[in-house]
Amino acid sequence: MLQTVLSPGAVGESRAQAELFLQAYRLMLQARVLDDKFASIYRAGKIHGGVFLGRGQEALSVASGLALRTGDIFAPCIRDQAGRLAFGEPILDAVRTYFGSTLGPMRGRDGNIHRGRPKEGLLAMISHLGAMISVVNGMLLSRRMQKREGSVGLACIGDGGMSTGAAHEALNQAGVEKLPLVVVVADNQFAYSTPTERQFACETLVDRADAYGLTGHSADGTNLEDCLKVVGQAVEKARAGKGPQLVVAKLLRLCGHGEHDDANYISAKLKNAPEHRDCLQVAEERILSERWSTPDELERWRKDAQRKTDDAVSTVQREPTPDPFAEKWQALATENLSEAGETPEPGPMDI
Ligand SMILES: Cc1ncc(C[n+]2csc(CCOP(=O)(O)OP(=O)(O)O)c2C)c(N)n1
Repeated sequence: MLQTVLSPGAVGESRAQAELFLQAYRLMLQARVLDDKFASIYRAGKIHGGVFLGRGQEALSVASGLALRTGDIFAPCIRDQAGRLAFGEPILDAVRTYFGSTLGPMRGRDGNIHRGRPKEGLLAMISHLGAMISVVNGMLLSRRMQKREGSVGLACIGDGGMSTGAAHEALNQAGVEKLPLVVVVADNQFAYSTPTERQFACETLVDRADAYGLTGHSADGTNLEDCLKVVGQAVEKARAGKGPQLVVAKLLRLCGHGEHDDANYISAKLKNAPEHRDCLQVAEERILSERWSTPDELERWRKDAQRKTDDAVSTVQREPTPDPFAEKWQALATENLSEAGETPEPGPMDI
């Protein structure tokens, strides 16, 4: 439970909103601290492969994870550590995957952010570039055929991912089938290093919603309150049978595409523009100005996030990694990772 110091004036609905805000802030903070840790471990040469961070995108991401409930489907992308935590992914899953621990959800066979818990509705990402929307569509269609309706599927994507054929096909299908799908676009103004004016000719990606038969929503990705409100409303609409929803949030990625990328194509002028503030800092300022908490408490939360991160890393550093000579390799598409049913012990590949 959150230990919060809400101002005496915060009652009823406004109190619930303040508590949601604080819960979201703590998850964003945990994600940022964890991301910073991954960056420093990567720089020390102890993570093999890429490290992909969500700095600057935590408000939108956390709003996506928090808007969903048990039984829903969540397809995060590479910048969604905050959303993953909000949806219930343990910190250990992230650390174990980056370190290749056999105790991790992917049993040490994936290096970074393609992890998931499909039985719990948290999909393992295939690709950052549009592939996940049709996977969510397929799951929603299958639930419809099985008369298991009532759940929502939410897929995260970037502005660059929205230019792929896979994304176009999936958005079209969602519109035609009127699926309870929410697509959340983090328009961070660069597709890797390609600026948005080289990605799309419409003014904003929300303009596409009508063409596909989706309902469009815009959000300020630097403003946690706005993200919680807009994504929350989109999820409610999808759940209420109002068809697929497209949320587009403008923000700036405060890091490279991955830690191997120094993002020198993002100018200092752009980074320092008022509308590109750090969403975590903006949320913190809001908490203090509303007196929903105190600087001392925020500091305690930061230390708590740091302690949880350090504990997870020191635990995982003692765990085994796969032995390629002893491993019984299996393709991912097996009953072990299917949505329902018991998890059998891993066996030899069945070919
Ligand atoms: C088929 C394919 N082409 C290229 C890449 C490399 N790649 C990965 S993400 C990406 C750009 C994604 O842009 P966007 O969706 O805007 O996300 P961002 O990284 O900017 O947050 C590229 C070019 C890839 N993974 N797969």
